[in-house]
Amino acid sequence: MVKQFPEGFLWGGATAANQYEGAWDLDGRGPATSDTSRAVDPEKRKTMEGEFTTPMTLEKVKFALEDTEGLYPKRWGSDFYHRYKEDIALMAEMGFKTFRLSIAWSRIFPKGDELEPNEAGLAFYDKVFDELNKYGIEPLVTLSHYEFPLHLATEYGGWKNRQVIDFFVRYAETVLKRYKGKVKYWLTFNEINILGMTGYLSGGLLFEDGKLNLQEMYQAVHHQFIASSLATKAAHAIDPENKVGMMLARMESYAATCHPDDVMEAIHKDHSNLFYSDVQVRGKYPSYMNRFFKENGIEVVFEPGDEAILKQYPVDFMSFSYYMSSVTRSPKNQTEEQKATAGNLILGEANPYLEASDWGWQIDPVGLRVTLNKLYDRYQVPLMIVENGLGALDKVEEDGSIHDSYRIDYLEKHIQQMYEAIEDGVELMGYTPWGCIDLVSASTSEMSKRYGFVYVDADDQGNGSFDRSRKDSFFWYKDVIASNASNILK
Ligand code: BGP
Repeated sequence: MVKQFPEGFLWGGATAANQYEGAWDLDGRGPATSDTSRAVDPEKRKTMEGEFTTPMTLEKVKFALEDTEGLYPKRWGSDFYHRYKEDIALMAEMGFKTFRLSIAWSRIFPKGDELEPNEAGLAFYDKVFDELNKYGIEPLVTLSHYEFPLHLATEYGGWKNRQVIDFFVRYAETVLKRYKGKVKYWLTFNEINILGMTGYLSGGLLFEDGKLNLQEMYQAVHHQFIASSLATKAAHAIDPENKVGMMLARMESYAATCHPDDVMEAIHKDHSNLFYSDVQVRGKYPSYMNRFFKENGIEVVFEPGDEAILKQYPVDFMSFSYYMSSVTRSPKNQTEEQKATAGNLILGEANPYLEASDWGWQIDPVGLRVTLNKLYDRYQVPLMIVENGLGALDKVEEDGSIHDSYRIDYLEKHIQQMYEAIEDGVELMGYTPWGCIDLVSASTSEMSKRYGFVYVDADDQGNGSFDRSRKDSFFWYKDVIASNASNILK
């Protein structure tokens, strides 16, 4: 029997407007939260000490907008705005079946609260979707990915203000109607659980005392839940063919030992992650949150009708990002020597069985199988891995080639575990590794943290030709797609 992925499996790659598109001030696009992301000093790469995880203040926003010396790489990204044809041709050459991208809300509604959309913004995505269609590549569109109209942050307080639900629904309905027949797969909020860590980028939340306010944060998340459900409702009403997914930054965390306190701590950790998918897939708040809210003095305000909205319009499928796993130990059992290690938005203890990337993220392919099984057991809805990959420093050889065997190794091992999970019975729709064409890092705003199959000639300062070239992984991925992975399954 030939081992291979199921027929129709959606192989592809993923990007997001805020890190990839550039052209931050062209054709009527309004300022967005991501435009104020300053590049992190490489010395602080592994400590996550950047603006990504630091609560933002209005003063810092104003400073960034007037600053003429700092580096704000998300403003130029990888210039997909001008190079979309070339990039999509490269994706087609690899055999992509799908391409995940996000629409920049601030391109469609530059301030966020207008009644009429910006036609130039809408026209741009028409061109992109038509180009994808030319090659038979199915777009997978995220409505909100770490980018939020700045005006809604400074004038309305971001998602803590319930009015933002109406603005978002107007934006969602506008693009759902405009791209009807061109786009079928939608994700509402990228890594919706990250609002609890960053707040500002995806939610426009400002905390003037520099401290995260949990009450405001959870109220903002509640508003996003309602907005997501209403967008799902609209998507189904506008085109019954539409499929809407939620998107979680999946954080698989193992108990450090079989000490019952460590095991319980790992359950708490899982709850803090799965709360978001529990609401969006199952359509109601899970009971374990009552205790958390009570103990932290949080009262989420539900308007009449909110419960019914969540119940009536859950998502059709679940998507998630997976880069690494982490280890949890009860505070009672922690010793001084247990060093913290960096990670995808979280800090935790090092796992002695795993190796870490240059950025300290612990590489764990089997963890992906573990997580796929866990999520499918819990939700019984189709799953999609919409981000995975290795952020690494690439070296361009004199002849222009790039030998990224470390990336191939990482991806191959993860794909093999995906196959095992499918054999375990998991319904997996597709796989879109992150940053298929090099782009700016979300957390550190560096260009040198590369994920792509395609190299972009730009450095952290934004110097370079921005020309594209194929890495070794480009040819490798092309063969994987062409053979439905049978070439790497033993
Ligand atoms: C996820 C985000 C992406 C992305 C990725 C890699 O959290 O959804 O936008 O960039 O992580 O992270 P980074 O770019 O910080 O390496």
